[in-house]
Amino acid sequence: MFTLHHLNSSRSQRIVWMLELLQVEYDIKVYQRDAKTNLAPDSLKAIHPLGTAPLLTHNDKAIAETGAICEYLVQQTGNTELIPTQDNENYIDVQFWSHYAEGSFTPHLVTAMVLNKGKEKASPFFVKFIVKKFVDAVMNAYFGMAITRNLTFVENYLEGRDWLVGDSATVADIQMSFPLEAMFNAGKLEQHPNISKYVNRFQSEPSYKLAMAKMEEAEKSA
Ligand SMILES: N[C@@H](CCC(=O)N[C@@H](CS)C(=O)NCC(=O)O)C(=O)O
Repeated sequence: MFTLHHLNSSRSQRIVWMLELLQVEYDIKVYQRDAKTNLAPDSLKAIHPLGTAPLLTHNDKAIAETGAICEYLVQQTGNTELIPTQDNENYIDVQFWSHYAEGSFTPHLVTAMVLNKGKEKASPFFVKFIVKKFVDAVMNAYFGMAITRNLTFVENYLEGRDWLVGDSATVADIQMSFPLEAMFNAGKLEQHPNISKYVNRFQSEPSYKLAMAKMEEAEKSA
C-alpha cells in the first residue's frame, strides 16, 4: 500500500491523479498548512527531513520530490504509459516536461507569488511604498518577462495538441497540471486559449475528477 502525505492546497494533488491513473491501492494522510505562515507543519519533517509535500511512503521508504515519486511509482507498478521506456520515441519529451515543470516553470510563479505577498503585507505606509517599488522593479526586470516567455512557449506548443506528449495523459501532464491550473484559477490565462482549453481537458478526465474528489474527501475528514 502506498501512502501519500498530502499538504492542503499543494503540488501533492498531482500524485493523487497519478495514483488514480495507476489504479493502485493507496491512502492519503492530510497535513494542514500553518494558518499564519502558510508553511507545512513540522509533522511532515518526521516523515522526511525536507518536510515538504508531496511525500510518499512505501515499504519503510520515504520519497520526496514529485518527479522522483512518479518515477518510483512507475518502477513499482511496471506502468509504461505514464513514463515510456527509454527506447520509446516519447521518452525524452515526457522527461523534458517533467523536469521543466519543477525546474523552470513553477519556480518563477512561486517567486512572483512570494514577492507579491510581501508587497501586500508590507507596512507601515512608507515601507509599503518602497517594497512596492522594489517588487515592481524585480518583476519588470526579470520574473514578469520570464513568466511571459514560458507561458508563450507552452501556449504555442499546445496548438493542435490535446496532451503534452502522445495521445493520452502522461507524467508530462501530471507535472504541468498543478502550475497551469493554479494560473487558470487565478484568472491569469485569459490571453492563452490553448492552455485554458488544455486545463479544461484534463479537469474533465474521469481519473482527474475522481482524484480531486478523493483528495477533497480526505481533506474534509482530516
Ligand atoms: N519540487 C518539489 C517542491 C516541494 C514543495 O515545495 N512543496 C510545497 C507545497 S506546494 C511545500 O511543501 N511547501 C510548504 C513548506 O515549504 O513549508 C516537489 O515537486 O515535490
